[in-house]
Amino acid sequence: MTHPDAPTRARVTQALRAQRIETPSWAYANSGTRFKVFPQEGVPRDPYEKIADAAMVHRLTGVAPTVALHIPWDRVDDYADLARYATEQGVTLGAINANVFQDNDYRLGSVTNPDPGVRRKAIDHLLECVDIMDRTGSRDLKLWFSDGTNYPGQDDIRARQDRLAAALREAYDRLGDDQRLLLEYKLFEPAFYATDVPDWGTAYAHCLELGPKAQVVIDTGHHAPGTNIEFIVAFLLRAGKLGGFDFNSRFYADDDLMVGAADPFQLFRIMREIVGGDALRPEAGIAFMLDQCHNIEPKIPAIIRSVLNVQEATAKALLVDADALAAAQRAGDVLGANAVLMDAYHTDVRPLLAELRAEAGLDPDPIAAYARSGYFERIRTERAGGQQAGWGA
Ligand code: PSV
Ligand code: MN
Repeated sequence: MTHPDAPTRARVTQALRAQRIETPSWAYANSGTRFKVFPQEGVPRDPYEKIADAAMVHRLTGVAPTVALHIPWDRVDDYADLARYATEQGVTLGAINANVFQDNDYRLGSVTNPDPGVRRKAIDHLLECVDIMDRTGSRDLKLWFSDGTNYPGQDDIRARQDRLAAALREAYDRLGDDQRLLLEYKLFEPAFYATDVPDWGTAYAHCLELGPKAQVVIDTGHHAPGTNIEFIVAFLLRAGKLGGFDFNSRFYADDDLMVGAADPFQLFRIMREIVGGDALRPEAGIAFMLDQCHNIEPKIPAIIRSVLNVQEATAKALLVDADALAAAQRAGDVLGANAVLMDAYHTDVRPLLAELRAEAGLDPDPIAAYARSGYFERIRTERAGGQQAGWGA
């Protein structure tokens, strides 16, 4: 496919205009590996400065109007004030991510800890996060648990599932009518023997038991190598249990690199399932979030690049000729069906996206626009001194 015809172009651009991608506050902060955090100039020192950076990304891309918070990394005295500031900047506050993985008490787990006192503390944090959602107007409580065990026999696997279910129930029951609980899974790390929410099946089973306000979130970096993520997308969508994504790329484990960097074809296949399931529209309720760390590359341009990568994969997914695909599938035309997908995948959608941005009054090249904007030079000066925010700070 070289040039989409006018009706196709109209359909594709309309869908792209409605697309929304949420950026994570922590991606603007310093991060690193267990070996070293390399601090960067101009990095935010508090949640307000993270929001200012997120707003800059939105001004340049036009499709990133919300920013996710992580508590306690983004703890402030007055969340209503933070939400007000975000609105002034042109963005709103998105998912609230609970953090029950960085306290000394959580050595043996948080909500699945054998000690009821520690479990209480962890659950109270989840409830606190819903209180924060009430003040920020956030819809989604995103839960990831580092809980698990390192050695066979260390704890009772079934009892830990019971404790997990009880904690999720308390959090779920605290949700308002328009709020959701998004449960994230991850195969391993930091637990190396048995993780308590290791896979989508476990997350799905817990969400099913909880009720309609509980859905699964797919972090693209949280699977075993070779896992067919688009199958998970298709399955959960069909079951009405897909709540959203934490997008990022992995080469080895949970690498948290820019989405679309390691495997743009996988991202296309994921977005193809989303488009095929009519789940791209914001009203479909799928949260398209990034969950990334920019350890060596400049952060704001990396986040802009990630947003563009999601847009490009989406545009290609929208270009798939659904009628031709269905006809080939019905006819059992294996190669023909595959060719329909590959045809869309090989289309260079960058000119189309550049035109779309120009039509919306944006610079067609957001990365070049950022470089020209003087924003980095300004934050580098303004944010000299003070304590830069970082993963865990
Ligand atoms: C865990 O690896 C995770 O993907 C969860 O979403 C956490 O909230 C986030 O990373 C922390 O960076
Ligand atoms: Mn994640």
